[in-house]
Amino acid sequence: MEEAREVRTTCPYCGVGCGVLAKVAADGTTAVRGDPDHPANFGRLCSKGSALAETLGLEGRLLRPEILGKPANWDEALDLVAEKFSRAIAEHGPDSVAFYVSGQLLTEDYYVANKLMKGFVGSANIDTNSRLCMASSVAGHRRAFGEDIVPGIYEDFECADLIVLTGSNTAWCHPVLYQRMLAARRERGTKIVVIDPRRTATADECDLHLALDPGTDVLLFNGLLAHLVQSGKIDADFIRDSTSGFDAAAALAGADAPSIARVAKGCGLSAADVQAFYDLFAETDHTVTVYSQGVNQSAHGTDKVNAIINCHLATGRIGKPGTGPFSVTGQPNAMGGREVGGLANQLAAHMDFADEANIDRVSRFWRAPDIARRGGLKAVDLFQAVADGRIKALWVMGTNPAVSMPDATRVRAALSKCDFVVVSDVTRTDTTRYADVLLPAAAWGEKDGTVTNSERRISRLRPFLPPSGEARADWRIVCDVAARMGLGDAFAYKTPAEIFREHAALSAFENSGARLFDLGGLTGLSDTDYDAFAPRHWPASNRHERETRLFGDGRFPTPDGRARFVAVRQEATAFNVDADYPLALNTGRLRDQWHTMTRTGNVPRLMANVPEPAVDLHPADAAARHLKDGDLAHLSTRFGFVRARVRVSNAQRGGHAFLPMHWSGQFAARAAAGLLSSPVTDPHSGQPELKHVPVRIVREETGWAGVLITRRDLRPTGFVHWSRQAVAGGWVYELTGTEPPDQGILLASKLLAAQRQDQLLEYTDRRGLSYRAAAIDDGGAMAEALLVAGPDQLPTRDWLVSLLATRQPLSTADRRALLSGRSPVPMPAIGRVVCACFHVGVNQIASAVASGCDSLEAIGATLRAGTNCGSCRSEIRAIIDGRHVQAAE
Ligand SMILES: Nc1nc2c(c(=O)[nH]1)N[C@H]1C(S)=C(S)[C@@H](COP(=O)(O)OP(=O)(O)OC[C@H]3O[C@@H](n4cnc5c(=O)[nH]c(N)nc54)[C@H](O)[C@@H]3O)O[C@H]1N2
Ligand SMILES: Nc1nc2c(c(=O)[nH]1)N[C@H]1C(S)=C(S)[C@@H](COP(=O)(O)OP(=O)(O)OC[C@H]3O[C@@H](n4cnc5c(=O)[nH]c(N)nc54)[C@H](O)[C@@H]3O)O[C@H]1N2
Ligand code: SF4
Ligand SMILES: [Mo]
Repeated sequence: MEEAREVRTTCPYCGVGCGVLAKVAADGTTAVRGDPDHPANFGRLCSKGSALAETLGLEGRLLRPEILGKPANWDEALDLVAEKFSRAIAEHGPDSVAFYVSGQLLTEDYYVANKLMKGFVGSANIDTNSRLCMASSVAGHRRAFGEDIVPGIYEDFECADLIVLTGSNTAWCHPVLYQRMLAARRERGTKIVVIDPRRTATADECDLHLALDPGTDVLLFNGLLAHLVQSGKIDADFIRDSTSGFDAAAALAGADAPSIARVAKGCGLSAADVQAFYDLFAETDHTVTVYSQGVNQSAHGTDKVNAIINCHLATGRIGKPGTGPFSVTGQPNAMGGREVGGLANQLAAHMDFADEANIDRVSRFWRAPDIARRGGLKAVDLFQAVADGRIKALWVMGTNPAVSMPDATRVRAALSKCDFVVVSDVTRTDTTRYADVLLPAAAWGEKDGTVTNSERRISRLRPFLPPSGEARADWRIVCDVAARMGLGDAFAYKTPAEIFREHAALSAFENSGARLFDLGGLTGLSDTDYDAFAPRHWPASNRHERETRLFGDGRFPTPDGRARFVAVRQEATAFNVDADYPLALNTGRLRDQWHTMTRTGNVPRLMANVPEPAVDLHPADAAARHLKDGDLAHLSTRFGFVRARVRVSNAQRGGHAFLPMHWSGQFAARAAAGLLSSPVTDPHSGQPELKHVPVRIVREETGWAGVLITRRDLRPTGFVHWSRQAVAGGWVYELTGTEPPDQGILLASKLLAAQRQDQLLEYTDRRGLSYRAAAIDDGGAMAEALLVAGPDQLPTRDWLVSLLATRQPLSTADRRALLSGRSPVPMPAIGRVVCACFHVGVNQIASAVASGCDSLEAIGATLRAGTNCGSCRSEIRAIIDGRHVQAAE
């Protein structure tokens, strides 16, 4: 048989942009591996990337369009979308419609969506989830450099002597980059400083961890600038020749942070740690500062960005190998979206609305006389306008705002009130519930186009599977609607290559070096060149081939060619806790999940590390609330409430809690962080303060607990709390209620599929307080099992869960054992899974440690844990060091 072909593509998750090789076998199964030739990852993949093949199933996929929940054909659906948008525009003007799009669209999708809204609808009401993600970095770059530019490249991590990671949990969120940093550390002794209020996995392997008070980054970096000035560690030549505004920035920094003692007090750090950081920074020429959402997602995120950039400008550490401020992007195409101008305040190709000449230029290029002439609504304001009824028709593409927007309750209300909502997605989500028209988009593996990663490197996503059902590429859906709105000529693209060429041509149009974003050298790509396109950086202009690092010549894309210092001061944090809401809630990511879990949540090995939504609390804060590990907590803020388990963790500072952003209504009753987060935004970037909100956390008194182990994919209703975990062969549902156990049994047993009585084994204890049931299928295998008992009294379930996967007919002993929940033969529980790649649990690691494995290498040699993607190494180290406070179950 012919050997299956390997297709070269790119990971659809984080902004590292790893190359992936996908191979489809004759039986239709796909295998993925890291592309050894891709310059972002050289063959490595993290836990999420390695599990990509497991996300390709059809379960849950949207396979055909729907109108008001009923299947429809494409023509009906597209006609309706075009008609509703056209009518709203005709009756209420262009600003009565909006698109809310995503950094997970490909550049080609993004380009046509932006062109349609800004060029031809004539409104700039297109904003993107990058507003929640990169907007403060964009605004900070534009203030400092005049253009949204990330100057550095990944190689800079390998030639730096100091890497400062601030507001970035790199080990979990950019794992392959983190592995590259650690390799450099081993080889050249690079020092790593981590600045994060939590002791994250990233902080586990660093030389200095500054657990600053959230929101005090400006003060810390102002103090650094003042220290650099005082100790004469500035680059006076660079400041004189290549920058402006130094004196004012230095003066304000000095006034804001007059002494190390003041900084230490203001940031909640020890003076010795602050001094150590400042000395290290001052002494190390090759320094890169990497930042992410702990910086961006703040009411003064843009100032944080500029406080960091100021320190790099003051030392001339920019544009040279091993130096620079480095904003790492979150989504696979966050950068591409910024290139096409997908933010409401940008126009296209790094041109904005501030300059009439830009508007005129883009208008001529697109032949779009009715082009938008001013910026549109940013995400939070956009949903407010939907709520107010100012937006009559909204199209959401590739994002799940009912979960990921702050104050999600208000966003949901807005969606349900809106006259007409279109959602393009690959699966059902909390947002698709509000769709009048639901459009099935082609998913990863089916899609064809380009993305740009954190280091400005453009890579191809290539299809290796046919579209599922009737799914279509996002760019094509947009063009089909445009054609039905009478705009066919401007959207007559037949292939993504055509769109890419036009995007490249626009970037080069009348661009004589004024904009660094220039793909002029790619405008002539043939279809074959596009297919064969090898990953490369931009700029890719006709003038300079293969530029990589930017600003090396000390020239910046500002009118006077100089970079700008921005004078910033530490503003009061907007999230002060009070007696009603006494803790500060931080939200963010887990190692193995991607955002709202629409793909990673279906993969058993990615669900194993953290199977349930849980809030991390410092031991003292937990004790003060009579909460122990595994208890159910009720979390409330001024915006809403959720329920989650408690994880007692001394990685958490006292007074602060951390809730993962991932759990939507598809995976738990009510645990979405967005329901708690505040819609307060940064005045410059419009980015919401997703990292901090005052919260009250109390114990939820529960009366019973249940677990349903089943092949069926359900969304239970009527329970105070439930969450579900994908396991091999099915799902595990954790159920909890405040009712007494007998009522809990009644409630939970309603979930059992209607079975013939002879197929249901049941047992209720004498007092009616605990219940066990198992359904046997016609082949004699267990189809599902339900256990209900008082809180903390459920038996272990590893064996029952394993029966789902095996589907073996049960022996008599098995049947008897089923009702006790225990295996007839002893089966040691592996405990919570730590290593997702090799499915190694905390109990296995703990017992290996107990029998003498005292290093990562020894654990790796014995259990293989930690030897593949490396994401779990810090957790293994914590177990070895006895720092693991979470009880092994
Ligand atoms: N596993 C995984 N990886 C991902 C994603 C995912 O969903 N899952 N999503 C991708 C996306 S879109 C993004 S944007 C990135 C985000 O990547 P990161 O920004 O690294 O991730 P977060 O967990 O959101 O937040 C980073 C850290 O900021 C810290 N922080 C909170 N407040 C402050 C503060 O005031 N100052 C400082 N200095 N730090 C603070 C938090 O404690 C947290 O550890 O990850 C990308 N990679
Ligand atoms: N509280 C809190 N909230 C946050 C954050 C936080 O740290 N804390 N982080 C914010 C950040 S940085 C980000 S980036 C956002 C992310 O938030 P979202 O963008 O809402 O999260 P995703 O789950 O990635 O949503 C992507 C959607 O697109 C669908 N999809 C996947 N591929 C395709 C495709 O090819 N085409 C189409 N049409 N759809 C597709 C997926 O099924 C999914 O429903 O969340 C933000 N919200
Ligand atoms: S590091 Fe990011 S791009 Fe690379 S495999 Fe992991 S999720 Fe994908
Ligand atoms: Mo993001």
